[in-house]
Amino acid sequence: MADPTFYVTTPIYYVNSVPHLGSAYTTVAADVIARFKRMCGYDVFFLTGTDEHGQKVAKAAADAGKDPKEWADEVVTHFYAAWQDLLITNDDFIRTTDERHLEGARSFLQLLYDKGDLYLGEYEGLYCVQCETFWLPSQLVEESQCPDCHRETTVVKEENYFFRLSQYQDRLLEHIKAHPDFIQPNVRRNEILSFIDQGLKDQSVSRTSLTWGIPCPFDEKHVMYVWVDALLNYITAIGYGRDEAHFAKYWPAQWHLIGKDILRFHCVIWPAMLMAAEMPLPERVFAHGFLLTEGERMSKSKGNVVSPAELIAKFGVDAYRYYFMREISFGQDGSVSMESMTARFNADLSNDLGNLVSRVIAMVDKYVDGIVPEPGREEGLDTELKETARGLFSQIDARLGVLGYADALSAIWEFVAKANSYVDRSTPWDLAKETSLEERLRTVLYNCLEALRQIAIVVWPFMPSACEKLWAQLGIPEPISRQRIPAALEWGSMPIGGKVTKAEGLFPRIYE
Ligand code: ME8
Repeated sequence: MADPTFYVTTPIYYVNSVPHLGSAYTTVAADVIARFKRMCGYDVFFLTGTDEHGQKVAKAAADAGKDPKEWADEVVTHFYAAWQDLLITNDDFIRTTDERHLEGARSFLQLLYDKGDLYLGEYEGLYCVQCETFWLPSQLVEESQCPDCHRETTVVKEENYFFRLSQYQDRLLEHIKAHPDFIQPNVRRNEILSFIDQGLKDQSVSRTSLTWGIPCPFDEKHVMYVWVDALLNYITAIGYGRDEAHFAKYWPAQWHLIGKDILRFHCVIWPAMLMAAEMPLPERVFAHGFLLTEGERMSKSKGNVVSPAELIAKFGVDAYRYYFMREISFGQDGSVSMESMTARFNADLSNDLGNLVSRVIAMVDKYVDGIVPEPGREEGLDTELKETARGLFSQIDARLGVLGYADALSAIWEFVAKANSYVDRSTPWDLAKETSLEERLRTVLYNCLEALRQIAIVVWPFMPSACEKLWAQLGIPEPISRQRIPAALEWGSMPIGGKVTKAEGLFPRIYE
C-alpha cells in the first residue's frame, strides 16, 4: 500500500525584502514537522515559496530602479540561500511568477467567474499600500493610519471584480464549528468565529490601478488582487489544472502554517474560494505568534530585523533551529534575544546534551576500546531508563500532532536528563575499576549508547546536522534520515560490535 501523504505549507513570502527571523521561524517549524513525518513513513510534500506580485513588490522594485521581475529574480536567490543555510528540506519552491502558477491561478479564477461567483463593482476604500489591505474607517488608528504598519492609508476608488464572499458566511461558520481542529490555536479560531459573526462583505479580487499581477482571464484590464493570486499557490504548486493526479494525491493540505497577521486571508477568504470551486478545504491552519525583539514585533517595515545569517554564524544552524522551537510556545508571541539564546545554548545543548554525548563516547572509548559492548543482565536502573524511552515516541507524536514543538522538546530533554542521571547513578567509572563488574559495565555502556541513539533519532527533525554528527560518532552504517519511527525506537537496536568514534564536542560552550 502507498504511504499516507502529508502536505504542509508555509506562507509564500513577499520579495520586497530578504528573509528575516520571522519568515525563517515559520519555515523552520514546517521543516521540523516535514522531517518528523517523513521519519514516521509519510509521503511528505513540503512547500514554500515567494509572493512576487502586487503593489508592495512593484514599489520595492521601483524604489530600487528595477523592473519587478528582475527585482524578484534577485531577491528570490536570498530565500534559496537562507533555506539552504537553515537545512530546509522543502520538496518544491513556488514563485507566483512561475508559468505553472499563472496558468493555474487563471483557470481557477475563470472557474469562479463561470460559476457566477464574481461580479464587476465599484470599490472605494482606505487602502494601505504596504500591507495590500483595504481597511474600514473604524479599523484605522490615529484616524487615517493602517492598524498593522501605522502608515497613512489612501482613498482608492476603482472598478473591481468582487467575489461573493458574503454568500459563504453560513457555510464557513458551519465548517469551522464542525471541525474544531480547522483553525488553531483556539484563540485564533474564536477570533475568526467572531469576525464572521459580524457579517462578511464581498471581497474585491482584482485591481486596475496596477499592472504588476496576473491578468484576469475574463477581463485582461484587471490583474488579480495579490492575495487571491498568493493563496492559489497552495494548489497550483501541486498541479492544479496541470497534473491532476499529483494534485489529487496531496490535496487537501494537512497543515497551512502561517503567522497570525494573515489569519483572515487563510481562514475566511481562502476556504470560501475553495468552497466556491467545490474543492476540499485544507485540514488545518495554524497561526503562530510574533517574534518580538525588545518587546516590539519584528518586521521589515519597522526596520528592527535581525538576519538569520548573523545568528547562524554565532550559534550554528542546529542551535538556531532548536532555540526558536524550544523558547517560544508555537501560537504565542515570544521575545527573542542574544542573551536568552546564549543561555539556552549553554544549558540545554552544551551542558545537557553535549556533555552526555561526550562523556558516554569517552567512556566507551576508554573502557571498551570504542566497541559497542554486548549488554548483560538488566537491573532496575536499566529498566527505568528503558521505560522512559518507551513512552517517548507517543509523547512526541502527540505534541507535534498539534505543533507543540516546545512541549515535544521538553519531553525529549526529560529523557536527556534521565540519561544523564543514569550515567551518574550507574557510575561506570567505578565499575571499570573491578574486573568482576565487567558485565555490569558493558550493560551500562550499552544502555548509554542506546539512549544516545534514540536521542539522535528524535532530535534529528529539530537539529539535523548535529544529530548526523552524533550518528557518525555512534558508527551506525544506515543513515539517520532513513530511520523509521516508531520501529527504530525499539530498545536494544544499537548494533553490538560497532565502532564508536570520539569527536569534537557538538556544542562547545559560548562565553559572552
Ligand atoms: O504576508 N514573527 O508575506 P510576508 C513571526 N506574502 N513571524 C513573522 C514575523 C514576526 N515578527 N514577521 C513575519 C505575506 N513573519 C504574504 C503571505 S501566503 C499565501 C502570502 C512570518 O513576507 C509569518 O509567517 O509578509 C507571516 O505570516 C509571514 O512571515 C508573512 O510574510
